[in-house]
Amino acid sequence: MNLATAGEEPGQNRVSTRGFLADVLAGLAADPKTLPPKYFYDTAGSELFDAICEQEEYYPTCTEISILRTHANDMAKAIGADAMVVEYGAGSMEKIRILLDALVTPVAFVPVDISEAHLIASARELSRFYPSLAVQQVVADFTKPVHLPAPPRPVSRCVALFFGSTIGNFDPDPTVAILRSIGDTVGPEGGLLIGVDLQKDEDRLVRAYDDAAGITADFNLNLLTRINRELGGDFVLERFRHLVRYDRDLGRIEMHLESLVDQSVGVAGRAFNFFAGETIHTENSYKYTLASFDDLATRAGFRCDQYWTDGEGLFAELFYIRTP
Ligand code: AVI
Repeated sequence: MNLATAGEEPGQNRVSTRGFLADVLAGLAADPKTLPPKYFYDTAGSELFDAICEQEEYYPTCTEISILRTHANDMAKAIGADAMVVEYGAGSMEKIRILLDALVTPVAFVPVDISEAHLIASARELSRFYPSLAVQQVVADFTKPVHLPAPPRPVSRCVALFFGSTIGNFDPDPTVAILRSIGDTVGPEGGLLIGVDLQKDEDRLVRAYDDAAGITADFNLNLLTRINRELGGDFVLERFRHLVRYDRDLGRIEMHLESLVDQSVGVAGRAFNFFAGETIHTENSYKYTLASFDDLATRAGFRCDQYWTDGEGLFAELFYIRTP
């Protein structure tokens, strides 16, 4: 077992309270108000996200898992033997196990995630099942360049895994920038296996982000709890509600926190006024067609090698190769 945490130096690959504060103050001062979704994932938020993935309405997780189960051997063949696999936004590392079981002599597994405690716990758990695999986790914000650890032996190629349609949480231009940066990390002829949520009927989409049990609502509101705890905010959660809408033109689900009353909220000594009905825009989740996603990946320097989808065409797993 090799459990090393890279990126520990201050300012390198870590979420700093200063950065969180700056982003929150800027977002609440903006018109319309906004907060970056990367801050959802503190320990409680990561646990809530895992619970979302178990909700019946949230089809992306079970659909992607069934695509991985059905096609793991073909994916492993596309990746090849002796690869270093780097999982962006690794979370609880359930999906990687399907692929690890099919991969031929992987050199190392590098899970990259912003939520440190969750990452370390999940990496440790994974290592129990794969005792001879080098698991080299990196606590990082993958929207910035990620410093990869040195592999324990030579690698045939580096392949990035980006499951769960996490890429859908970024606008198109940042998406191209992130894909390009992944391309720089894996290098020419490196690979990218990426899960993408596909466009579908609005009702199904909205239900996936507004589950009956209210887990996604708790996940969204937890952002305010985190601001209260870490930045000395005084949000009263009962004065906000979770709001979901689908923007058909932009092909994206939007999550907001809507103020139920006129109110003023303090964060780190600054006051922010809300009128009743005003929202904080907390997340976008883009839904693509195969062609519209391929357009972005091509702009980022990748060519599609193969892809796999489910019978209903809800979700796709695409394998790209970085062009020289
Ligand atoms: C992480 N990401 C892909 C999720 C999504 O579907 O956009 C985040 C999420 N937000 C609400 N539910 C799930």
